[in-house]
Amino acid sequence: MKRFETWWKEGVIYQIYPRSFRDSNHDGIGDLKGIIESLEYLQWLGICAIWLSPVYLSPMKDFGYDIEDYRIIDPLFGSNEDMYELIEAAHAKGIRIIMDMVINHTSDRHRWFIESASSIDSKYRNFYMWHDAPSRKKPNNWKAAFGGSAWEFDKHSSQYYLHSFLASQPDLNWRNPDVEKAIFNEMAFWLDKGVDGYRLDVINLIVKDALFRDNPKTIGETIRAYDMQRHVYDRDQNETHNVLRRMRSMTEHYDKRMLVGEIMVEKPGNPEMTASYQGNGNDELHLTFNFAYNWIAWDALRWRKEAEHWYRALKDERWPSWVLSNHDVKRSITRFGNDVQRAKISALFLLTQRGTPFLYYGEEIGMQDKPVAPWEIKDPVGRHYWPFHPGRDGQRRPMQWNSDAGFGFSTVKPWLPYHPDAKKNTVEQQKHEKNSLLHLYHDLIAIRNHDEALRLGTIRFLDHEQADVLAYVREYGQISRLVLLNFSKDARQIPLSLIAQGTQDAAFRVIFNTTSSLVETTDTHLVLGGYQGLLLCEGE
Ligand code: TEU
Ligand code: CA
Repeated sequence: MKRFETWWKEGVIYQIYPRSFRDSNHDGIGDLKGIIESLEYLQWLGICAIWLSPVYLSPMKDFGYDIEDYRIIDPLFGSNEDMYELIEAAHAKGIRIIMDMVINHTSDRHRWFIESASSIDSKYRNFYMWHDAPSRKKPNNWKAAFGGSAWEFDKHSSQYYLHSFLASQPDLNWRNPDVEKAIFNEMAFWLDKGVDGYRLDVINLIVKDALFRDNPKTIGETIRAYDMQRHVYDRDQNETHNVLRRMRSMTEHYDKRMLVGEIMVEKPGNPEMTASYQGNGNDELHLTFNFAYNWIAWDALRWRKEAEHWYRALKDERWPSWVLSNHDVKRSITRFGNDVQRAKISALFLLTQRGTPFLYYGEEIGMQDKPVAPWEIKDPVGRHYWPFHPGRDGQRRPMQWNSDAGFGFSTVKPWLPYHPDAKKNTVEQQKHEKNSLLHLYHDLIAIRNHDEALRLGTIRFLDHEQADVLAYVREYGQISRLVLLNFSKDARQIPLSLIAQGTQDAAFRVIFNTTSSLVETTDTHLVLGGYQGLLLCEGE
């Protein structure tokens, strides 16, 4: 694997949901040894880093997003030794490791919270946000993302504490400088062990309004029915940027580390707000996630609009990242109708935008998403909101490696059921099929890894008459690449004059084709087949 100058800008990053990747010790739950065993596959795929969803000690009320101890690996996933081994083995293969840092809240089993809850006079009391409860009135109207009020009454002290998610996930008090010190120490622990960076969970939520003012209610807005308020005072406070600047300086003491932030925004998204957490491009987060493509419809013009909006919001100094799927949203292939041809178009889009692509495990084989049966729901979101929201188990089903009884994931009953069609769709099968989605990802990542224009070039969308076709150019010095993506199932005529704008020459060469159909041209046009995507460059 080529080692890039700035790996987090140039490489492809692969998210693993550890519970669901590979189970090495036959308990039905994926683990670190399972990931170590899979490194060869990931190296073959060509990715440059793995982001691991949380593997720390946890009561697993939110499957690891509730941390009991930042320095200990949960025995379900293995031991600290296994984690050190994973870091070393990955590094030996040129693969970097990004851990998930959940610092808006801890588990209620974290020793800080246990101390904090023990007495009003505890020296940890102000690590969390406690408020008096005269006649049991809640301190304000804030809602928890996972349902109900964000305030939980504590009988022991007759005070409420704040939780933006489950009551078992109390929010840390980031206005207390001791909290920052303590968390930076925990972060340093893994940086010292060689971890290459962190994905920061709901990082725009950490600081809360100093006066705890009520959030305004939304009237007639079509946001999620269970979240009827605008998060003016419990998100996006200015002080968060100060914390991030100090966090960035702390990580700069290490070599080549990276911070990527999850910025929780309401639909339809807010690219300017998201981009703001990258500061001036050098002083806050290296990357942030823009979730526009986790919600978007299958519509070429919308895809272009969202992309241009994202680039505009970032300006030149902040580096973009791209993501179609993750452990919180329905997998993209399913959102687009479980159609492999569409998955190929979206893959070509993801891997040819300017910025860092993030892949979610199984996306490369087009693993499908299906909510689990109501009685099998494990996710707290599903437990609370079913049937309005089926929860997130559908996108967390076990990885489909091969056609063995447990699909190469496990030899016993898995923690979540396999997708009913798992048999039709495995890594092993797709490795044997030349035209598979897996080969497309493998080949495109390889092309990208060797192509400076795709990794670092500028981007420019081209205007033309075909509403279903996206056309854009990536340019780097003298090199230019043209991408054509047909979102329609029907063929579309593309004027050769448009192609010449992208290839600097009337003559062009096909670097990559998402279909096996040959590229036809007439005297004046190129015929782009239904759902055909092309990557072109100049030349014969
Ligand atoms: O996610 C933020 C979050 O709460 C939403 O993405 C949420 O999953 C969605 O609104 C529910 O439909 C982060 C983590 O990615 C998520 O897995 C955690 O559960 C959450 O924070 C709390 O740590
Ligand atoms: Ca296991």
